[in-house]
Parts: sequence; structure tokens; C-alpha cells
Amino acid sequence: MSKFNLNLVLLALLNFYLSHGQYTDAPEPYGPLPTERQLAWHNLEYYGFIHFNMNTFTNMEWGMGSEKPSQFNPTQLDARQWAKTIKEAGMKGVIITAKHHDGFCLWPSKYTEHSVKNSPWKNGKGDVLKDLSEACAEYGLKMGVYLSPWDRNHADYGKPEYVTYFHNQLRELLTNYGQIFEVWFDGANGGSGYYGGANETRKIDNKTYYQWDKAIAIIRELQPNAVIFGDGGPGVRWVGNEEGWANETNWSLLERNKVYPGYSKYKELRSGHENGTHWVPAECDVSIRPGWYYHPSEDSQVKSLEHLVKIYYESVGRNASLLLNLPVDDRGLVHERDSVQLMALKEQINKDFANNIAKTAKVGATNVRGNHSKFGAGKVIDGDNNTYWTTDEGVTTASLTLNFDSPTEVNRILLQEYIALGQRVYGFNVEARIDGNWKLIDTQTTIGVKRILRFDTVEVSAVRVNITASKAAPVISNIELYRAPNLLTQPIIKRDKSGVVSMEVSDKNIDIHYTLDGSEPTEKSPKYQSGFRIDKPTTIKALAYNPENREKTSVKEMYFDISKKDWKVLKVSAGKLGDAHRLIDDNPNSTWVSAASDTAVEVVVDLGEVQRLQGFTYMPVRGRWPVGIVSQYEFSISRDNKTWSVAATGEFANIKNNPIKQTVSFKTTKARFVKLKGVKIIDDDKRMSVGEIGVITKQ
Ligand code: FUL
Repeated sequence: MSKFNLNLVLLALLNFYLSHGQYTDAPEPYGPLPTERQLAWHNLEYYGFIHFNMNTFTNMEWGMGSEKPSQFNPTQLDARQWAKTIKEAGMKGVIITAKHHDGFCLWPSKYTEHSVKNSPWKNGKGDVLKDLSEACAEYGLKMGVYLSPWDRNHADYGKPEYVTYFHNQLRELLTNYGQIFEVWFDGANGGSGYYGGANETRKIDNKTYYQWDKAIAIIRELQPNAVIFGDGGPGVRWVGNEEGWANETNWSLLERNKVYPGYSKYKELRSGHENGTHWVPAECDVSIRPGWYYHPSEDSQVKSLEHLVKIYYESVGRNASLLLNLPVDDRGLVHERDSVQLMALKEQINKDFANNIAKTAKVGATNVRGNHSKFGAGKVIDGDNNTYWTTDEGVTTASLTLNFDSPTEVNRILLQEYIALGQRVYGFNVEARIDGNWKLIDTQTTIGVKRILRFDTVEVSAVRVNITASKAAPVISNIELYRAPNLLTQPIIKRDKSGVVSMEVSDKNIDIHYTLDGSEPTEKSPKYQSGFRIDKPTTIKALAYNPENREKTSVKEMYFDISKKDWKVLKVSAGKLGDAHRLIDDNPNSTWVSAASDTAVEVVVDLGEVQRLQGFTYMPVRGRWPVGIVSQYEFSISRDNKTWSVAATGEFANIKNNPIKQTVSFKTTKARFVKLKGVKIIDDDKRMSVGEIGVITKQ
């Protein structure tokens, strides 16, 4: 062999070695990596938040700091009930508001008198943190603490002395209550407050005032396994909204040194930073009700199952964790209605992910690192998250196919990257082979620790995942496929101003059956197809039915009186007439609020023709910050819009706490014009608001 040929052979051997031999080693990590404690935190996925503190007793969201410890007085506080509920809901831990912005402490801190120790609860001998830590130990839950940096009670807030106090409290919390998995620091900081009686506005520098380096050092010293939550981490970041969703593109990376508590470009946090310098994954915090704290007025506003399921898929299913808040009530218990919804969510998630079809597939890949079985395609279905499929060095696009022996229905895919080696993938799509043809199901960007896609049910003989963009060789530890059942929720029934009734459910594979004659509907009753008119008083009864398994919901009942198609608002005594159509559009979610007025506000409505009236309805505005709710009314009627007579006056009892539709009856009288006057408004507001006004007629 000539020397030239020998060189060629050696070169070929070297090439072979480079392209195969070295790849039997695991790939090198790429980019910022999670720490051990972050990896442990990622595994929690879903845990509870408890907002329970002074605000629970003052019916506030943000107390001023001037509240008295004597106001904190739960009658049945039972941390075991919280822990039991949280455990049964499938959550892995709980974070409690040890101190919120009003400064009241749920534990008997030795650094302040503003705590449970001066409250009537357990004669000042109680400690909510201790109760909860014991309950968590009993139920196998992790515990975390929320300690508000902002303190509207403390006289020294704004001075260095307060920072020492804040650090001391942190020490107390991290010393006395066992293992803490997360320390939660709120971004809301500085502003007006009581401040020991000064009653003024105090501003601080978010970046420097609290001496974060020291605070972090305390946490590292006392609870080395705890992650630290803040707008910019350092361990876990806020997701940039309080609604429970991350963007579809969601990096666990962040340019951490740019982000600080109160970061103004917080919307960036919904996606993180593709080229972030640190591993700072997102946590989605959201309350099961409109507010974080318990308000009796929100008892009827617990999030629907459909909404909670959406939150789950848009947080856990988008590379984030879900921190779901329970506003423990003034008895000191998780409210029954919240528990019901929590369990419904749990049940639905269990059903959706009951049977992983991917396990039965035969898996193949277009490229396997070093052709070695330890990186083979089968690793994505072996049920072990520490094994993975990966490709040759530098190969950043590749496909993985799951083949089935016989056609199988699917509507969910779950994918996981092996994040210990970094987050890599930023482009992928999913195809399904249906009747022998490949069909594109979805095109997406990032995966991260967990990505779940929902799609319409298809019957497939194979599913293909194409990685189309990755910062380095993709490293996929797990793929699951499911055929989730249809989501069965009660129908929502609406009527618009023209009288057209429509009904809907969240899943298009669910049927709606209804009656209009007052009889109980069954799956044999007429099936709802499209909107229809109802102009005369009618009770609609409807249920949702899943033809797949013959399950059905309980009956939803709605009463509609005459339609409002010819109605007009003729006068509002304060505010713009142009906006007032909202109070008669048969949509309680579109609300009308008057301008402020020193005299009682009135609205006059023309019903279009004379009706035999025997009552009226008032739907108050709802939501997180309702204003202008009428508590005392005067309702008048007229045939000619000149001579008026008062048909009813009175009080909407308990409307503040329970803002539901009010119905008032009076002696049947013929009239064409009606007038509602807000004689008294909740909280003495000068505005009057209306979600919807209606009448009850006699036919
Ligand atoms: C916010 C706070 O201001 C709210 O009161 C609540 O605690 C929520 C979780 O964080 O920023």
C-alpha cells in the first residue's frame, strides 16, 4: 500500500470513529442548566397557594396595615382540612401567605406585635405555620412560604431597620417549620400605607432596598433545597400574568440580571428569553376565584371545570408549573365549592391521562446517536425519565415515528425534553398517518420539561414527531399519547337582544338536548343544532350528553321572559346614554356604569309596547373589582313616560356578598316604560352599575 493510500485509510478510520465511536458517550450539556433543587421543583408540577390572613377578615385584597390583630378570628381553622383537600386534589405541595402586604403575621414572630399572638384565635397561642407544617408532614406535602417584602404596617418601612426586620423574619420562617420547598417574594412593593400611624406613601428602590444578596444567603444557609420565586427568580420566575397561562413558546431561560421585582417588561416573562443566561423556569399563579383572598361575594364565581382544565393545559402543558390558589375562608376552611371544583379538575386530568397508548407503539427514529441502543428511539416510551433518545452530534433535525399494529384513536400528545442537559428544541411538528396518508396535526416551537398538545380525535396507524429546529442535538426523554374522553360540562345557555337563544359546550363532540315545555330533558329530547328565537316567557331545560359513553350532565335551567328586541334606553340621569344599551343587551357580562352623581341615579327603559308587568330583575356587575352595585332600589312604571307610579321599593339583601340576579315581584300592572333608581349603592359609591335589567310579564 502506498503511503498516500495508507493516509486515506487512516483518515477514513478517523472519520468513522468521529462519527460513531465517540457518540456512545452522553451528549454534552447545552446552555444554562437547572440546579438540583430546580430539577426537584420541576417534578412538583402542580401545587397549591393559600391566601389566608388579615384580609380574609376585612374582606380586602390589600390591607392598609392599620388593621388590628383582634380582627383575626377564624372559628374553625383546620390546617389538616387544607392539607387533605390539597392532597386529594393531586397537588404536591402548598405555599402560604405567612405575611401579606398588610404586615400581619400568621406565626407568632418575636419581632412584632402585629401577629396571631395578639389575636383572639386560640387566645393568642396559635401558630398557623406550625399547624400547616404538621398537616403537610401528615399528608406528605411540601410546604412553601410567601413573605411579602412590602409591609404597610411597619413603622420603619423604607428605612434600613425594616430590612433587618424582614431578614429576621425570613430566618424565623426558615428555621422553625421544617423543610421549605419554595420562598415566594411578591413584585408589589412600596406605596401608601399605615406605617405605624404615619399614613403616608413610601417609595423604595426595588433592586437595592431589600439587600437581596443577604436574603438569598439566608435562604441558602437555612434551606439549601428551597427555590426562590420572584419576577426574575433567581430560582423560579413569575409568568407575567395572574391568569394561569404561559406562552406556547416558553423557555426556562432568562436574562436574569435584567429582571428585578416589579420588572416593567413583565410580558417577556410569559416566554422567558431564548438566549437567557440562567435557568429560571416559569410558575403560573392563579386563583380558583376572581380574588386571591376569600370574599363571600365570590362564592358563585368559582372557576368552571372547563376553565380549570384550560389552565392546566396552558401551564403544566406549556413547560410551566401550576400554583393554584385557594382562598381559605373566614371560618378557616377551604370552601366547599372550591373543593368540588378542585376534585372535578383532578378527576378530569385523571381521565385525560388514564391510558398511555404510546407504550404499545413500535418506535423508530431517522437518527440515533452513535447508532447506540442506549440512545435509541425506544427510550421515549420506556417510562423512565432518566433515559432518552438523542441524535448524532450536530444533527438538529430528526424524526421519530410511533407505529401501531392497528388503527388507534388519539387526541393528546405529551413530550418531554431531558432538561438536565439543557432546553434545546425550538421547532417541531406532529403528523398522523390516517388511512395511509400523513396529515399535519400541529406545528409548535418549544418543548421543555413537559409539553402537551390537544387536538381533535384522529384514528391513526402512526404518529410522527419531526424536530425541525434545536439548539443542539434534541434530547427527548418521554413521549406519551392519549385518547382523552370528551369534556362533559353543563351547557351554557344565552339569549341575545334580538331574542335568539344559543347553547354551547366546551367540546364539539358533546351533544346538547333540551326542552321548552318545562319537562325534564333526556338524550331523546331534541338535539340543539343552531340558534332559535324565543320572544315569549319560556323556561329552557338542557343537558349535555356524551354519545361516546352515554354520560350526561345534570339539567341546566334558564328562564327567559319577553325578548328585548324592541327595548330602548331613553334616559340615564348620569353618564353617557350611548353606553347604556349594555344594560338591556341580554348579556350580563357587558355592564353599564353611570358617571358619579350626588343624587340617586335613574335609568328609563322603553319596552316598545305595553306589557302586563308583574316584576323586574336586576343583575349586578360581577368580577374582581365591582363598583356601583345597587343595594336599595325604587322601581317605577308608566304607560306614557309622563305619569309614573312606584311599583316596588326595597333592599337587595346581601347583594354585596352574593351578587347574583335579583328578582322582585309586584302587583300585575300594564306599562310600557320602566324606571330603576339606585336609592343606595354599596360602599356609598356615587356611581350606579347594572349588569342587566329585565322584567317579568304575565301572559
Ligand atoms: C400579587 C399580590 O399583590 C396579590 O395580592 C397576591 O398575593 C398575588 C399572588 O401576588 O402580586
